Amino acid sequence: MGFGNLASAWSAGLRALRGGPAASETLAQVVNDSFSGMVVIDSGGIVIAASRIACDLLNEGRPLDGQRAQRVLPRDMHLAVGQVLAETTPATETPLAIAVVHHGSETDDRLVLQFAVTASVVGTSERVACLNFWDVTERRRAEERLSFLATHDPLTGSLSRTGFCNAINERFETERGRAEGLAVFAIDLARFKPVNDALGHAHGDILLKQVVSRLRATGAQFVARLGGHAFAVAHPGLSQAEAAQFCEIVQDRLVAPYQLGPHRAIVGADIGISHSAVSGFDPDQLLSHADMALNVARAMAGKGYAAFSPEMDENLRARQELETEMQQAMERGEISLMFQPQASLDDGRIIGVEALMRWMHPDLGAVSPDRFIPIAEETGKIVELGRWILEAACREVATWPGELKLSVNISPIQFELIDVVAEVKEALTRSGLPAHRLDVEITEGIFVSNVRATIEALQKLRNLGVGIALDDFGTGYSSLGYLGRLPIDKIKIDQSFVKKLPGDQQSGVIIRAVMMLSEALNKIVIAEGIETADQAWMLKMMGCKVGQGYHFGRPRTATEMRASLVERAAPSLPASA
Ligand code: G
Ligand code: G
Ligand code: MN
Repeated sequence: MGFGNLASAWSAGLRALRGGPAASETLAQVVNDSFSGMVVIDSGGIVIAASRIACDLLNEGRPLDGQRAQRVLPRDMHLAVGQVLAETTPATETPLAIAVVHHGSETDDRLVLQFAVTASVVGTSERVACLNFWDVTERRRAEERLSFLATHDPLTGSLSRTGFCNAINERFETERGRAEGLAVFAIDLARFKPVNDALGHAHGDILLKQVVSRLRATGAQFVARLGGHAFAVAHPGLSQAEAAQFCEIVQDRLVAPYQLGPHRAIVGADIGISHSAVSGFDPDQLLSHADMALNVARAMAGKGYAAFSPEMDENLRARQELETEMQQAMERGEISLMFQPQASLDDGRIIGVEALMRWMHPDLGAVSPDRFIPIAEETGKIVELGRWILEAACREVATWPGELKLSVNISPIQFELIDVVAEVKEALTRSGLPAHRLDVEITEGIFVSNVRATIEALQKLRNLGVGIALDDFGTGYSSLGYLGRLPIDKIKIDQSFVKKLPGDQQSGVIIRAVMMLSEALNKIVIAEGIETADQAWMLKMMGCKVGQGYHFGRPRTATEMRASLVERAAPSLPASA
């Protein structure tokens, strides 16, 4: 039954109340039996009738009849009753409102009552107020639980992302609040998964809770768990320099050992900082900037935290733009194939070519592979690009006169994601290029993950007759110790060493050392980035057999390359008439 119906029934009944003892008794019983709380108060503020439920909820079951409303009703109800009685219009009705009755100190000891008051004029002039109410404590509790769940992390009790953003919005609404400034820290626990895996999720949960306690203990104002092992903390009133100091405190506390029941565990913590002075007060923006800084921090060896700077955003935007553009680059035919000659240092003869990718974008112009290969690797696009260049290069070189060798770069990601051996076999079969004319160029990055599988794949390639060249030697980990154990045939000395010849002594020493080592290990050395005759001569004197660089030729298209080979192969032929 709606409140309005009940109220008008009551008003009608009230008129009957004056009608005689029988009617009055009937009505008193109706009121008494009402399943809602109902209290009738006369113009003098005295209760003249009350339902049983009203007595239970407001007076611990004792009768309310004859009591002063002011004494027995919660303040909000009593005020509404007073207001209705003071009005002069014949019938008024207050909007639904909430009154809270506490009968203890705990939040659980409260009653939440929803109520409304209607006025009735009985007989000629007497005005009475009828208070109607319902117990909505349970409903309120459920609503509060839902809202808690929406704004908090159920596991740790810290704020959720929504709660965190709400809290920041609320705190920095006013100009005065803003004057203080705000630093936001995005925190990622490193090596949490092994703890979870080894000790079980229950212990992982304890660790996450302890992380929240530790974060709270730093004095940060808002602490949130954004999901998994990602957390965020907001601290008002810190300058940008102070934010970096605070970051070190947070990090120190988080990396201290955790006691998880009988176990001890240690995790790492990478942190990205954003500050309102740079990013403004929009919580989403602050979090997203802190996240970008976190990515930078993660990639950095060493201190493991970084503060956001606007260039990070620009870099990311440019990267994302390239990423989307790259999706279509192949279909639009923007990726092309170039060949750079490799020459014998003894006589300058061209003995091979390295296949290199080029991306000609209609608006951006030539995009360097140094920029787009890392993105293609991240997105997995390198698989498609790599397959294409391997096929196209083999097919092209197989048609050339002579026995030139072809070198193709294969990214570590290709080894990780696909069966490189099968793809190489297929490219060789389809093109008809003999296996011994193909070299695969790899980088040291290939030996970072899944070393055994990688070495196996390389050995299979060698069994086919394909050569393996280690590219960019000297720029990576370059542990000379492992060189002997790897299935490689050639080492390409990085151009950064060659470039400094002949002036730089140190580069000379390093190149000589690599030459000696390669000789002992029976590997061929290719020097990259030879730009002058002097450099070519020096390298030849050091014992290097093969060179690559602008001195012997820049990367050229297939057509240009083929033309120069035909010219070279038949220099003395008379021109046909
Ligand atoms: O020629 P250039 O500046 O374009 O090459 C830059 C880098 O991109 C070099 O390290 C080269 O090895 C790499 N690169 C060029 N083409 C390919 C390719 O087809 N596959 C892979 N994985 N890397 C390539
Ligand atoms: O990383 P990788 O060595 O595979 O790539 C070779 C890269 O070096 C290509 O981008 C090529 O254009 C570039 N390169 C080749 N020879 C020279 C050179 O003599 N000088 C300079 N500066 N770059 C070169
Ligand atoms: Mn290369």
